[in-house]
Order: sequence, then C-alpha cells, then structure tokens
Amino acid sequence: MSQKKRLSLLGLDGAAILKEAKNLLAKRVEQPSRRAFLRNSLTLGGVAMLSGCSLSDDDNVEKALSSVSRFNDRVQGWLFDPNKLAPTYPESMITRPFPFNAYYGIDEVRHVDEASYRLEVTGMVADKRQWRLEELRAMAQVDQVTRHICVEGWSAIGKWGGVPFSTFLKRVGADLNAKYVGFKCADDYYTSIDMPTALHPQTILALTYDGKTLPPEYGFPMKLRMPTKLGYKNPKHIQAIFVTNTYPGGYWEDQGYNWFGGS
Ligand SMILES: Nc1nc2c(c(=O)[nH]1)N[C@H]1C(S)=C(S)[C@@H](COP(=O)(O)O)O[C@H]1N2
Ligand SMILES: [Mo]
Repeated sequence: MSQKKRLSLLGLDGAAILKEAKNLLAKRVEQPSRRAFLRNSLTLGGVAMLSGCSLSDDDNVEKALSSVSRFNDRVQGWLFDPNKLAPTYPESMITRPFPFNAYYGIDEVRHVDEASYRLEVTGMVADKRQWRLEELRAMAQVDQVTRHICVEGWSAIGKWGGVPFSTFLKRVGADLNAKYVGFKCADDYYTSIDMPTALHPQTILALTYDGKTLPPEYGFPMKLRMPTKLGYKNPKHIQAIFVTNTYPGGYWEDQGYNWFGGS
C-alpha cells in the first residue's frame, strides 16, 4: 500500500504532515537526539510499516514520527476511557467489509476442522479437560460492537459475539491471581495478556462475527476479542489457552512490539 493510501486511511492529510515535517526538520538542530530516539524506541514498533517509508532518510523519519504521534493520539481516545470501558458503537457504524490481517496473506488462511477441534486448557487451572465448540456455544453468549485498531495504521468497527472470558476462566477454575493468560493458535501465532485484562468485562472468547459463526479469515473457531487492546493482542484460531506466572511473550511482542499493547 502506498504511503499516501496509508495516511489517508488514518484520516491524515499528506500536505499537513509535510508542513509539520519541515517544522520538525527546522528544529532538528536543537533536538539532535530525536532521530536517535525514533530509531531506537521499541514503543514505536511498527513505525516503518505504519508510515510506509524506510527510516533511512531524514524527511521520512520526521514524516513517520508525525503520522505515528497523530495516530497515537487518536488511538488513545479510542482505547482509553474514564470508565475503563472501551467505546461501543451502533451497528450502523460497522465497517464493511471488515479488513483481514495476519502475518501471512488471505490465501493462506487456516481452515480449522470443527469435528476434530478441541480447545486445550492447561497451566494454573483446576479443570484441564478439552472443550468442543458446541460446549462453548451452550454457554451464555454476549455480543458487542467495538473498534479494532491495528498498529499498521488502520482501524475498523466490528461486531463479535461469544462467551465473556472471565466466565470461562472461572468455569475452568483458573487461578485468578496468576499473572498471565497465554494463547497458542492454529497458525504459528501466539500471544499473552495480563490477568486484569483477561477478566475485563469487554474481553470475550468470540465465536461469532457479525452474528454468524466466525469465518476462517477472522479466526475460526475462536478468537479472543479485547477492545482495550491493539489488534495483535487479539489471537485468532485459538488452539490452546494456558494460565501461568511465566512470561509467555508473543509473536510480534518477541519482535519488539509493546507487550501491554493497550489500556
Ligand atoms: N492466529 C493469528 N491471530 C492474529 C494474527 C495472526 O497473524 N494470526 N494477527 C493479529 C493482527 S496484527 C491483527 S490486526 C488481527 C487481525 O484480525 P482480523 O483479520 O479479524 O482483522 O489479528 C491478530 N491476531
Ligand atoms: Mo495488527
């Protein structure tokens, strides 16, 4: 995708960014450490992807800095709320079609077979038995319309339904004082979250998208949906869930993305 396209997806104005970049360039003499900061800072992981430019050129560095900081400002507003609840939206605001994203292209989407699928639950839980999808569908379901935000520089509103994750964790007798909940996926993806986020009222083990069984591209048979976290923290195609005190990391997190990734 071109840089212009990415910026326009962010609702950013290229000309305005250029102007800001020039101002920043003018200030460079007074702030020699700024570029080094941008290059080295892990909290700006994904900066090159977001801006679509290589960080080898002064102009691009400042453009990237500017677009990232504006995107971050907007993201803060979407993720952080005084009530600690992420915003919800009317169904009329659902983004159609909803974007697909993974570390591979859509032609390589994993197709998990429902008949043989079993969700594994291990670690610090009392009940380590495996779950069939039907058993999860039999539990009380909720749904919510929330915004998904990807660090690559796009966001979209979608509707996910499923079991509140806190209900599930209590049902399997998880140690709610444990530090982490980790996820292994049917592709090579993996991630992990802190226990307070796992127990957050808007964190759901999603079985549906837009009122229908979660399609393969959005993570069949299930994904963890957390509107308080960035896209990469929301694992699709969950195969195993484990509760642990040992830091499990994550696919992108181990490559420098911020582990907390949200509010
Ligand atoms: N199993 C798995 N889960 C994943 C990913 C992935 O590559 N594999 N990508 C993550 C990222 S970076 C994003 S933005 C979202 C995309 O979800 P979507 O395809 O429903 O938009 O999935 C997240 N969960
Ligand atoms: Mo993402």
